[in-house]
Amino acid sequence: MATGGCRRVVSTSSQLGLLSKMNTFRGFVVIFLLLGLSCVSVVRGDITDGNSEHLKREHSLMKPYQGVGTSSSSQWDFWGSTLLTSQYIRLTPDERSKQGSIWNTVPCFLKDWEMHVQFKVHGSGKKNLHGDGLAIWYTRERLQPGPVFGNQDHFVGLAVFVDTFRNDLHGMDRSFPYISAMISNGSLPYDHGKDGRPTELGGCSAEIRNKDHDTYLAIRYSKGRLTIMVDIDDHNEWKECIDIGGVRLPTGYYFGASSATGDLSDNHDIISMKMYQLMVEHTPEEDNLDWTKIEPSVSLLKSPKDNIDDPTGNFRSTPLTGWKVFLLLLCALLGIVVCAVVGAVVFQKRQERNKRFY
Ligand SMILES: [Ca+2]
Repeated sequence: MATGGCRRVVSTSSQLGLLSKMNTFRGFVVIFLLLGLSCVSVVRGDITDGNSEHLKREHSLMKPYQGVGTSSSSQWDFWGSTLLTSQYIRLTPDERSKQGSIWNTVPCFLKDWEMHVQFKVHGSGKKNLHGDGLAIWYTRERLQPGPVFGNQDHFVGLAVFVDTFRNDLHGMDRSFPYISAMISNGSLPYDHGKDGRPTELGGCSAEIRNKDHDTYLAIRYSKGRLTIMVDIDDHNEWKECIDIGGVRLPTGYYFGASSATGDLSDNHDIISMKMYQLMVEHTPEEDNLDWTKIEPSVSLLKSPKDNIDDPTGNFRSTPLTGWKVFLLLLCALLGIVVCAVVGAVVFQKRQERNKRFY
């Protein structure tokens, strides 16, 4: 993703430094190979970053947010406690019981995309005394206030939650803030009391609050794969948070961001939302599909609801059952027997050969 391209180029040039110790001809060959590789890396990196032609302005929100919410041609609407300045969009102030959201007015018809969100969550509340977080949306409906981080429950589409407050005191195996993703066709409720765990597709803990440096989140959807990355340590590099396949999302939905405070509060600021089109080829069959008719879904081995019983949150890996353990042990035993037999045969042959020589 964005900064990955730069890192790849840096590592290539440090490899070039080693070449002075090699002979000239081999050096040239290796230089050509490395240059070729670095070109490929740069091109791959440019797909999403630093290449303005892939930035989709109609789905992006950038400083100084000219015309946002005020003109009739505005591509973004805002609601509730949302406050616009020239430097940030504050979804909620650091005050109790506030809700705010901002929504793209233009439906997105890109099949493969990557959304980069720069955000800032900060406030005077001490550790664990702040809330509730924010959510990034790609949904069928827009501007529908409700109880899920300021947006409606039973939504249709994708939600990425940056949950800063632990509601579920039984879920002590994970630390907060916690980032998670949920996909719903409208049938699933979001369980606030359990911090959305029954319906989450995956997630990671992320110390995003009260940082002096910029904090970013990237959501990539391409070829049925949903990847969520964070850049929150000021190292200018993405770290993977969620990566799952078998995801189906339609085109024609809306991007948005929302936030809510309750008894505890924080400032929840969006600095920018930048949408990049990913240049991905599809088969003619895929292209002929009506992508607006796709129902949001995830094909899982187990339903997300089973996730609640698994304290690791990793519902895709099933524990080893009795017969699997037995099979593994049997394989190990067979392996040992085969090794012993082969070893014995080799040893015997050597003995015979030694006898012939001496
Ligand atoms: Ca929560």
